[in-house]
Amino acid sequence: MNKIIDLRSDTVTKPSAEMRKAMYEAEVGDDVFKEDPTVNELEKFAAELIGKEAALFVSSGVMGNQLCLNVLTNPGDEIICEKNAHIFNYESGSPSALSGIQIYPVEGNLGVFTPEQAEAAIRPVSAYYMPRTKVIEVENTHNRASGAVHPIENIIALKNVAKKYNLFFHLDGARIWNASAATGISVAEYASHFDTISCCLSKGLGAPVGSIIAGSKEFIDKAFCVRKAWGGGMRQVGILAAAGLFALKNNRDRLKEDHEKAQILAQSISANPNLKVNLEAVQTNIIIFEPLKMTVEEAQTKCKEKGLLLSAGTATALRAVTHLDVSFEEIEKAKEIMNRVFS
Ligand code: TLP
Repeated sequence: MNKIIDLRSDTVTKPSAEMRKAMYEAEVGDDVFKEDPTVNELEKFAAELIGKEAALFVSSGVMGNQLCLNVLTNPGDEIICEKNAHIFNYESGSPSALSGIQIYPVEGNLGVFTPEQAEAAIRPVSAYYMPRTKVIEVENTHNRASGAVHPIENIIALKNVAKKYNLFFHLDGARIWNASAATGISVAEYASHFDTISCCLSKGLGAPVGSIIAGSKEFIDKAFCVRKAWGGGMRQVGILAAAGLFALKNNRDRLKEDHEKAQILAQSISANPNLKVNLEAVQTNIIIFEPLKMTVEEAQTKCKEKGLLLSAGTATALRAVTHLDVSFEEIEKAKEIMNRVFS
């Protein structure tokens, strides 16, 4: 039987034999007492790589973003982000549920909003009856914008707005590794413009679980307490941290390969008159595309019958994500399946 080609997300990867060996051999201790040597090593390694004073291993990307937002805000505060941002669309309403804060979404282009838009969205400090703007948030790469990279010049311009108004600047860098692989700009350079960053180990890097948040020591100390309050204090979690450490050390350079695979697939999608894709947006490992002659659900079902799994990118679009568990050969197979289904 042919293997199912799973392009629903880069989260579907399974730990490799070498990664499992690192997990098996990991030294562990009680991380709630900060006594897990492998977690401590991962946090130190990640902080250095990201170029921040301190880092914290957390269970997921959602937890990472939400911990950052919680520590940076007080109930009643507001956060400016792009309308298609993950924190606004895919985190179960947790800014309001967990932190009592609200989102001010700004309409962007490929996930990018301008400094002028950010400035216009900031509430006047004198208006005591309005929410207080506290954070500007950026997502890089941008999931719903087909993995588009946020240009560094715009990041710097947004940072300057944040600084001018004394706001925090947070990066949802779930896939910052992909942005860095695509542009050659280091993760530390990206992170240097932000107060706080959350980045995933369990997406393109291939770890089974976990994210890292990074920022100042003071910020991480506060996040450590909130993580415990939210039930995220884990014990001998070095077994999972070992996978993250392995991923950070071994799987960053190969992300370019995933981007090549996405290009190959996107070109084929673009050549199909029954599919619509914005090739300009496909800059990393995500392809958002529209089936023109059937619904997203019908398209998913038909592809699945032929051994190809796709996710829904939006209500009208499909999403294919390339990753380390899908080969170039399987990408060719995926192209064939799509051309049969969308003929
Ligand atoms: N994204 C998932 C789904 O939630 C859509 C995926 O399959 O891509 N920030 C960004 C930009 C993300 O894409 C995701 C996950 C997260 C945060 C949350 O990460 P997890 O799933 O680890 O909580």
